[in-house]
Amino acid sequence: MEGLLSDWGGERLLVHHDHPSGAWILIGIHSSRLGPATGGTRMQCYPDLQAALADVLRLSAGMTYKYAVPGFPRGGGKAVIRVPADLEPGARGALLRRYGELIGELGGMFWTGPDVGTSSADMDVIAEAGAPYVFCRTPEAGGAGTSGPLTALGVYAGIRVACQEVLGRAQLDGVRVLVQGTGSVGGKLIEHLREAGAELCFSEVDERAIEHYRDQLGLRFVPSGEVCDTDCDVYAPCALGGVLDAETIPRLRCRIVAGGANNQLAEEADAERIRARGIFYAPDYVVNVGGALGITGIESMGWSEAQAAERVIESVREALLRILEMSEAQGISSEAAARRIAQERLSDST
Ligand code: PPY
Repeated sequence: MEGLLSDWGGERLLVHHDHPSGAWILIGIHSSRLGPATGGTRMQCYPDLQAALADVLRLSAGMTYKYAVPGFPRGGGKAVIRVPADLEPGARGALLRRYGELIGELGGMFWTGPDVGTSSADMDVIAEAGAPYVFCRTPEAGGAGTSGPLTALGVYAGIRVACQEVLGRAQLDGVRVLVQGTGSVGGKLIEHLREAGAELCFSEVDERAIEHYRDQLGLRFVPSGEVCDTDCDVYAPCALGGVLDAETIPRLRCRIVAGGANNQLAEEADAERIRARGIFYAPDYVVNVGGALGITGIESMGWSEAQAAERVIESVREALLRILEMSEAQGISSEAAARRIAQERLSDST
């Protein structure tokens, strides 16, 4: 635990035990250098508190880099709520309300939005006491709604740039893309890719979603265990993190990895491993910035939806081009290049 915390390099960690539900609320304020720490609230079961802690630390640092690369005036933070497996729906609502009170008490030290396990409807509940520090409330409650479509738009823009630069394909027709996960980001990404004429296959664990994409849309289904061995041009991880590691990277049969999931690399060394295989990895926080950037832009900077879409596409495009150039010129991994760009921004600010 001490190692985890000292390697983190963040500013503050708030640990709150919610006695009525037995849940643990961990809020990682990684950096407020560029602006108030901002990041989603992840709510799930973890095998132990240590796993929840490791997740919040890594995710909050990712938010710092996510905002720093495009130079957006927000800092990095994240909340993880470790819930017991048997939490009842009624207890869940009450927990969210108490969590909202905590967000309110922090008075803007941490701003939040949805993440794995929380929705826009949950943001409405958190905002009862946590407003104005809550993004992505439903449109009925005055928010900009879910961040999935803007995230997917940025990932799509990233795939386009990578295909253009790495494969020399300015158009996506016939480009073979494997989308892993068909949730709010993966599902929307599939729509963009279909429209562009990509040759798609998908992986998913939810039976109903499998039926929809395989039987109704006619896409080829790839079972989870075969994702890494599937021959394709682009592999887009849009489900959970940690999919790229010492075991999976040697098996990959793609030219590009670009997807929406956070924390795709299991460990730092995986960035070099993937580069050594001649595969271009579009750093996760660079291409999945769309939701965070677009929604914070709309709700706190007054951007219109069209402006947000434009800024998301442009930011991802510009960052990836620079990363490609830097990693080539300096012989470093794409992840190391992205980190350098982020560090430059963080040390530039006064
Ligand atoms: C992320 O991009 O990982 C997020 O945490 C999403 C998000 C969405 C809206 C506001 C803040 C963070």
